[in-house]
Amino acid sequence: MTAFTTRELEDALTRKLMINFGKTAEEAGETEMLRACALVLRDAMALRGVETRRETRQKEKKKVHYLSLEFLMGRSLQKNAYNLGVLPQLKEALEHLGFQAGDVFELEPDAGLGNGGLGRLAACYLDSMSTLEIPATGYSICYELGIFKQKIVEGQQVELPDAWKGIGSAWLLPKPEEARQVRFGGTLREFWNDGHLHIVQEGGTTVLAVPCDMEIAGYNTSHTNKLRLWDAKSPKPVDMSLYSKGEYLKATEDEAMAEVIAKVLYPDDNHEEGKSLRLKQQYFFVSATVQSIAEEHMAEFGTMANFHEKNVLQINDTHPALVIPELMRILLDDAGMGWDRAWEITTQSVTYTNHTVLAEALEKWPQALFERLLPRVWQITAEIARRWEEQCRAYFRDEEKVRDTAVVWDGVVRMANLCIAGGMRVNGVSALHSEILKNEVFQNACAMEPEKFTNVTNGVDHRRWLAEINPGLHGLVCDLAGGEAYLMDPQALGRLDAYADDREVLRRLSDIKRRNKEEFAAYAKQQQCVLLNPDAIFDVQVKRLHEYKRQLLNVLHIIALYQRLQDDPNAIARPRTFLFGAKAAPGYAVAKRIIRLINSLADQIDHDPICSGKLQVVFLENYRVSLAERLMPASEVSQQISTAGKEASGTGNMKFMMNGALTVGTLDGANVEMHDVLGDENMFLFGLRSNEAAALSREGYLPQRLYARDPVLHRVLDALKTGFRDGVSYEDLYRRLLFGDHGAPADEYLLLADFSAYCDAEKRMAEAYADPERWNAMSLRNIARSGVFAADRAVAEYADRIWHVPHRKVR
Ligand code: 26Q
Repeated sequence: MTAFTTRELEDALTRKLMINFGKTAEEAGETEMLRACALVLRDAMALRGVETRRETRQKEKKKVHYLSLEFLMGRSLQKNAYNLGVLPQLKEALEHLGFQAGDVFELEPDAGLGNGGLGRLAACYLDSMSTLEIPATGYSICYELGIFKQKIVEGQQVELPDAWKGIGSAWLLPKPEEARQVRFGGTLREFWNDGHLHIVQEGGTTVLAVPCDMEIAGYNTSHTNKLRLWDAKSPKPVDMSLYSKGEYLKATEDEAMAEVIAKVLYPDDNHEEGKSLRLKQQYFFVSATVQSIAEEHMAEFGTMANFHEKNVLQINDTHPALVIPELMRILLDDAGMGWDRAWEITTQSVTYTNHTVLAEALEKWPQALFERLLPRVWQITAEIARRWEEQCRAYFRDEEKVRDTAVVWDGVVRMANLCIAGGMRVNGVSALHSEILKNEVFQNACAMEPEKFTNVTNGVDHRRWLAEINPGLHGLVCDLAGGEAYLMDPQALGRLDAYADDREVLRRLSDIKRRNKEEFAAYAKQQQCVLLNPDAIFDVQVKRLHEYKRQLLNVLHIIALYQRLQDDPNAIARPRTFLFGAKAAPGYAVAKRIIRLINSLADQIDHDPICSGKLQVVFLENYRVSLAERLMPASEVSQQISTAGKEASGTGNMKFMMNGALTVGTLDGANVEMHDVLGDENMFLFGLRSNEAAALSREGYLPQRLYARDPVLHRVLDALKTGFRDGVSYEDLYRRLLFGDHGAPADEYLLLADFSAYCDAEKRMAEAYADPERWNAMSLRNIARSGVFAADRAVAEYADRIWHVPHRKVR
């Protein structure tokens, strides 16, 4: 199974350096060495990929196609070396050649082709699909710029472009021969021939989609899948004749127009940005993907009649929803099928996962834009909508419900309803979320087709998020849970439970955490010049900044602690360090204000001698996958405090749990299932339940009353208005909480309603921390019971219940 010995790696690296860079190992710099490492591993994975696909073809296996606008891959070198089983050999080879492995790894940019949870989930699932030996391909866009880099300047977020491909492209294999054409705009011409109606799209523009493939090696298997990233190019060569006429810029216009499609990832998370370029991106990657899948299927089977038996198209939220009309288009126009047959095949091929219930994140497109940009796809979508509406009308006999379930209504195309109509399965990403989908968001559609709706609770790649990033803890797990078996059998982590009152084990666990905290402190010092006190509780909230995630609630509590400390400098027994990391969508003004507030508060506390050695707030710049990998092992408290009912699942919560952090959280998303396995004793739950939160919002919530009645809360909110030593007032946030603004209701996310319960949960947490034995036992139980949140389990569920593909067994 091992791909290389140390010696073979040294030779391969040396050759790569000479062939690609014309340098010996002594002459090469770290960047060149990093690229050489990537190329050597890429070669090895490419060979395995060829063999995997040959076998898939030969055995006519069913394939999974995972379509997502986002794959938040992070770094690949360590991961690929790990999965290929050559990480120790690679480190050794690098040392022999005169390099520090850690320094070389650290140079790799994150492939930040995603915003947050949805994108990272897709990346974790790619790993599991390969490891479970499922023939699968991921499809997305080869963005030139990934999620922006965040700088904090005078407390405020500044966005910088993330040109990751300079080095990151070493993992990509461009396949220009497999380029496809994607057509936009133009007009339709219909004509009859041989008794068939033919429809051709004429005029408009054509963009060339060029695949760049990234191999995805499984762990402990030679099975290798790939991630296919489409790059956009102009099909026309640059018009040289224009150059001679002196029209330099015009000559490259077509090229620039086409290439803008793959220029940049939209940085909106849980928010719909209805821009025409976004719709172009979606159709571009969907059309290229469906074309390539259909062509490959035709080449193999010579018919599209069995397409659904051999393929499943999994769509990651509605963003790739155009697969439905696009597959219909190919079946109707290219394969010459009739509507009913084409619809049967399409609805047996597509499966849809929903990742959000926030109204502002549900995708809608203006019909006029849709029609102008995608005339043929619009025609098909309109026909899908018409037939679906007829079916709904016959079933409900209630126009209100017909309107609610409609795919096209009032000149708007609703992508979620399109996915429900055209999909074989619809799933949510946690038990609670799936219930909310069934009983509220998609209530009517679910009444009509209940068998379509199901749940698959999310999971994370436990090899990356435990074994790779936390070697100390990995060692302990191996000693207690039967060696490395848990890497392929995450439920084996459960064996740790038996040691929850073994003092020796608990001491080891606490030593591991302590060392991880020290390492993180050293890293933070080097990166950001902040001094973290490793004696303090590391209390962490890292995730995208969004009001529903309630970073502001965390801030309100810290202000309360700060004010208590002003009254009584001995009020805090245990030093606390609150760590935040969050990117705000560049257009989300309130989110950016909250970032600034965190930084103002951090500065205030930092300059107050009373707080010294007791209280600290740090905003970690540019939160991203590679930073999360350093932070999770060092975290002790995980803040998962969204308004109940709003966070579909969360996946950070699972990564913290696996690394032994204890959760302070609401009963939201997957926290509910964490609570199911942990019980009240092993986490700190607080606040309104989702039904209570919904009822309160519905029935007239008056945050001003809470402000008037609770003196602690009153004083905290007043501090927002006054501001801190930097002189910035946060009266805007104060007003938003008490009075609402821009059409938003006062305190839309119920921070004030949960404030005192939250303070109480934090107090219980601090009390538990004061008893190390109790704390460490809780921590151990969290790790022990995190196995169910492994991506292997989630992917196995998709494979068994949704995709109907066989896989290597996990427990
Ligand atoms: C849509 C249209 C136009 C532009 C952007 C978007 C857009 C982009 C990203 C809408 C939503 C997203 C991302 C959503 C997301 O990350 N959801 C998270 O998914 C995780 C994985 O299932 C869950 O764990 C989180 O709870 C959920 O918030």
